[in-house]
Amino acid sequence: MPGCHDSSERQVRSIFVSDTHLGCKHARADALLDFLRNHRADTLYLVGDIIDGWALRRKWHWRPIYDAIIQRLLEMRAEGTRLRYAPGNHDAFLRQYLIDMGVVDVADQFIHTTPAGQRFLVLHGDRFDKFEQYATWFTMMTAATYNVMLSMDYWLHRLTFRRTQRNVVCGVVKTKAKKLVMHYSEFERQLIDNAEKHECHGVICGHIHNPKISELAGITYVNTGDWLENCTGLVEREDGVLEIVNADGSVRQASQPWGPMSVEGEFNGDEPQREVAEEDVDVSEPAEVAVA
Ligand SMILES: [Mn+2]
Repeated sequence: MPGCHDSSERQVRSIFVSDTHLGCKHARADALLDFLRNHRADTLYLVGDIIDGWALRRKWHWRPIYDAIIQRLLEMRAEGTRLRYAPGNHDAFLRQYLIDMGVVDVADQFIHTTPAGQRFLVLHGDRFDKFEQYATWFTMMTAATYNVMLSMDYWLHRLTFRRTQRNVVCGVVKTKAKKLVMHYSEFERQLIDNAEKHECHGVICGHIHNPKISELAGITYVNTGDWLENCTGLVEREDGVLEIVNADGSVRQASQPWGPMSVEGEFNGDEPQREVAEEDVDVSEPAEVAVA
């Protein structure tokens, strides 16, 4: 009910969700809606691929529950949540429409500042996926294969009377496909480098559907996951700790509590949040392409 606060709702500082792929037949919209209804936040970041224009172009597949999700977002906004949208590759087509609508702040990337003053670059991440950049046909093909894998998982789950995990096939393929793993690590490294260039302490992204909090060379890498396979979102607690949360509210992984800034004067925590213009983004020349 709009305006009614359920005591089970969890108040957090920020929520980050990406890769919900509404419009794709495998979108776990029910789980996403539960997640959004169970949280209240000062800021909600929509970190790209929220609506799947590629899937909708193939076949229009708009379910009533998608309207309920949009309704929930508007309700959160009415309750004071700031909505920030960084489009991804599947919803780039919405960009101008979203700007015209004026309901959400739209930018390629945002700077999010934690209570302790750490700066996080928030972006979808597709610009650092070499195949996305240089061989769209390949990613289209991968998307089709991925859809088949998701279908196999769906039927396996049904045929075993829901005794198996939802994403067995996807999980096996992803851990066995060495080149895919190399592709992941290359993606993570590119995002970490980019965060460093923007003098950020970390990066929060999506795109590769692999929820994770890790650290490399003092830079924190966070991937929010997705709502096709993993059904995870990222929440920032009031104390600034970041948690990857499952649809049922359980915590899958949490960051360390942030200490005070290690180098004095390195960062002014009072600096206002600012958006980074597209020109600031330096997508460095690809080295070796990891996926064949
Ligand atoms: Mn993407």
